Amino acid sequence: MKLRGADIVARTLSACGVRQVFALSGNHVMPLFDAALDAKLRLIHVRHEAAAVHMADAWARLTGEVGVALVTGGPGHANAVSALYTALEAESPVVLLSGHAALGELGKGAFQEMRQADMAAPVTKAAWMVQSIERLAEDLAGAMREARSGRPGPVHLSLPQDVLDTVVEAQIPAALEPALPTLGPLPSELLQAERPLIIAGPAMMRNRELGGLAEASGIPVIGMESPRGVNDPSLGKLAEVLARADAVLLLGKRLDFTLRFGKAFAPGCRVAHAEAVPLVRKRTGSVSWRAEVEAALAYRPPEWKAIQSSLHPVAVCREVQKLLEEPDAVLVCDGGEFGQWAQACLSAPRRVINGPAGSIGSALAFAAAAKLAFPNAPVVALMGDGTFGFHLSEVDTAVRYGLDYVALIGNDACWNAEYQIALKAYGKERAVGLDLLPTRYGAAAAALGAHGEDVSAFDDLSTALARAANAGRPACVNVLIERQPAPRY
Ligand SMILES: Cc1ncc(C[n+]2csc(CCOP(=O)(O)OP(=O)(O)O)c2C)c(N)n1
Ligand SMILES: [Mg+2]
Repeated sequence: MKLRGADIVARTLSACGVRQVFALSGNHVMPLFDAALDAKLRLIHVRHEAAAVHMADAWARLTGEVGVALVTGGPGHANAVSALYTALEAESPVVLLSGHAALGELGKGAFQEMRQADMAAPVTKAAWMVQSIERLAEDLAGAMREARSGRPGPVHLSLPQDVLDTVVEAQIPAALEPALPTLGPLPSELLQAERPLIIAGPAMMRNRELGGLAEASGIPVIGMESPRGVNDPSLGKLAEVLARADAVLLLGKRLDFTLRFGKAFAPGCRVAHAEAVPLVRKRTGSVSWRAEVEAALAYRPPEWKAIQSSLHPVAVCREVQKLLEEPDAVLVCDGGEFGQWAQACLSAPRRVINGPAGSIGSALAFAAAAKLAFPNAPVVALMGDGTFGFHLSEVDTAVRYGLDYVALIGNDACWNAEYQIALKAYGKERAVGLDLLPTRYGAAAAALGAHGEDVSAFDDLSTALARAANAGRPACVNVLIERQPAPRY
């Protein structure tokens, strides 16, 4: 069959089960926009390349499929690269396809010529440029496979424009199965320990086999994906639990800053590593340890109950929880201080947070992808006011594609997370330059075609949220919250 390079790409993606691509147009990739039509690939055309990668990332985390982003060469690629770091740290299987200057023009100062693979290399599992039309299909199928193999993560492929335009005799390869780590036995020191723990890393937390592990082994399983590590606000008194453990299995999890490089554990604690959910025997030791761990993780300060009828984050989140009481609801939380309150106070059957990268700004893109993955599910995304500004224009993308999420902006007119650091380290007099304005982001979102609400009194909050949830289009509820440091237990 005679095919153009761009058609080989689009059809190979289709053969790999890809239904949609998160894209931003540009000269180099217009053949792919054309080819997507025949391959029945839906293009979600965003407003900034980083948002395309963030959407691919959330799609991958929520569906288990590879999320594919498509951007143009040079500056388009450069814009996309920053978001790869979030996907890398979250161990999310993403493939970034970037257009690239033509092979025939390399080294001559071609339009937007750039060493793109070198630029993506530090934030991907693998990054390379396709060297010839003959290698195109195989390289792409290989990139799709690599993203899901072993510890998943992002892969980048640069696609030279002349390769996309060349017509050759070609076969579309079948999808390749990812290489998965092999199962091992549960380390015996865990079965014999008094207070054993299994700690799962980000990708492992999404592994279906992890579900029954605590029950089957009798050992508490804790997922860690927060950039705040042992201070993960959704894990209560995690630090105390870690300090009491006498044997730990790190399952697809590094002994990194999130575990204070091992100092989160008591000195005598034995630490083992594994990359796959182990085959288990049931532990016979005391059952009270599991109950103790569960209670510690669920701990929230009892005095929070008294926080009522105010725009304190606790009271705001209590109202938001009402939107999440559905069996398929998706909760999206960004970073910053308000993001920590949201993670501490809210729960839903599915949750996507920024992850160990600790990068802010992805929440609107995550919410859009969640809505594409689960069109009938309520999707609620919470973020601070500084964070909302990063990808405010993605509200327009949500409007164009009819993605009716609810975005809640906890607006304290401040880059509060950094303000709190400055306050502690340098004192009130020197904690300056971190203020923002109490901007009416609801009105800004409304100008972009969304439903917008600006709330400055607690009594208006629940009706504003109800209107937002029933708006039938994307909704942004901007709430002028109290400026509070993140919760500490
Ligand atoms: C991409 C990126 N830039 C900067 C930071 C540093 N940072 C972390 S939280 C934060 C403040 C966020 O402000 P806002 O979204 O208003 O949330 P708040 O802390 O005020 O609740 C900043 C600047 C980061 N983590 N990621
Ligand atoms: Mg703020």
